[in-house]
Amino acid sequence: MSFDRLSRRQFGGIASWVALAQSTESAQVGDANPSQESRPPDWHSSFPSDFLWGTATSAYQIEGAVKEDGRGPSIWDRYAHTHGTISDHSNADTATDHYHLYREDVQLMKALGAKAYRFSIAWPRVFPEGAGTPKPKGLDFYDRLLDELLANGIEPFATLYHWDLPEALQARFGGWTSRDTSKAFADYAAHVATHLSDRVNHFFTINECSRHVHLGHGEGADAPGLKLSRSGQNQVRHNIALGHGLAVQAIRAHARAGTRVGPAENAVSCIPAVETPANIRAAEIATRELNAGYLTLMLEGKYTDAYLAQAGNDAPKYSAEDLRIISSPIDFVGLNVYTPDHYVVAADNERGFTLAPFPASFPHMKAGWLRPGPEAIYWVPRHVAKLWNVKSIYITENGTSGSDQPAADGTVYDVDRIMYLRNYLTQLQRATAHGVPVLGYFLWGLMDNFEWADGYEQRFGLYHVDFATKRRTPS
Ligand code: GCO
Repeated sequence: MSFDRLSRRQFGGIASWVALAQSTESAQVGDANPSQESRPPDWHSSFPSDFLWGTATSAYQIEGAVKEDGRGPSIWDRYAHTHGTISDHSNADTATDHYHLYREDVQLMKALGAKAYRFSIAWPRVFPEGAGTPKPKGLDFYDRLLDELLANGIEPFATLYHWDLPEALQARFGGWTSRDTSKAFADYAAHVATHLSDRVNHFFTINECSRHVHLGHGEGADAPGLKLSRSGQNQVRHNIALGHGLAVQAIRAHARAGTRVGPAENAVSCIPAVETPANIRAAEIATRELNAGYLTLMLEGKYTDAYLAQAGNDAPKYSAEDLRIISSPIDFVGLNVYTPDHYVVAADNERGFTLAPFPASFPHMKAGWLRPGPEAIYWVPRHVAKLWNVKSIYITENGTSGSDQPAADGTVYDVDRIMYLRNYLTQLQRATAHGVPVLGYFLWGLMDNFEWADGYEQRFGLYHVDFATKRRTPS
């Protein structure tokens, strides 16, 4: 496959990203003193010398080959083929054809200087019916991918579940409305850990529980396209968290000793509107409460009093054993950070905080939901580390879709994406300089891909993809 390296798009976008990352690595760092919280971010600062730079993708969004080697249908196959669900009426049947082009794609990562790659494993390839007998060829693709990554000095980080639930489980059990799916997830995790932990040392259990519940089971805007009641959503939220905990236990029991595991969550981001001590404390309180059904539950092993009071009779049904499983100790927390969900102000009310409304004039990137607020990538990991004494954090996703419009000279300069990344990476460096234990960063995404209900209309890739020819071009 040929790369159109310098025709319509210059290496500019890529080189800028890499140069940006390296400049913050190589420039002389001042004697960053984490205790000097008032210290302004020094643009000459650097990231830790062992900081890990990578890119991220997910199976359904890039692989294609949806019927190859015995893969069963997922809820996203069904949903994307349901009329009216995808903005451009597309689907990911072929996507970027990564399933066949993975060797070339590993070379794209290498060209970036990336040292790590976060991808997801398609449960329906391994267990086409979701449970029962695993497909012998189900892991063959991932075997090949892992060998190619390691041969090119790129460390694999594998997500077990990035929303592509086997459709058979949705049909048979009602998907995550049933604890049987949580148990099936643990069996799948055990199988994958047994066969891949010789080369995968870091597993993420579930990507973005919160979006999967809210959009997939509340708004009906993601697969499986359900609009459940509050109690139904609360029970799905609980069952997914239970699946996380059971998978952690399965990995502990079946993976090679020393294998590390944690979630990859888009924590509700609560940013102090002005960085006063009172607002910072209020943002911490808001972080704990607004993530009560996910990170707070996983890291504390209980629902907050406010969550249960607010849920009332709609609270999930659960046991003390569930809470023990859900809060199985983890080795790190993955955080997908894109945008400030809330600017928080301290308030003399029952909650202790007020969420400031966003004015219509607040800017957004090409994706309407993506309001740029780079300080989010400073405060979200800082809150998580402080609230729950988390010692290892990865930024498992950060990025933006770009204008992707060629200038008069035919070049796509991508200055919106470069602006976004430069500002977020500056704030991330501030976090590491202040002692926040962020060990690495995975840019979303390696290449343009199927952006869920936005189809191919939102392009997040560092590499542009021509979906007709599958040509990858540095953007
Ligand atoms: C998410 C998903 C990714 C998206 C990316 C851009 O965070 O929603 O993990 O699959 O494609 O975030 O929206």
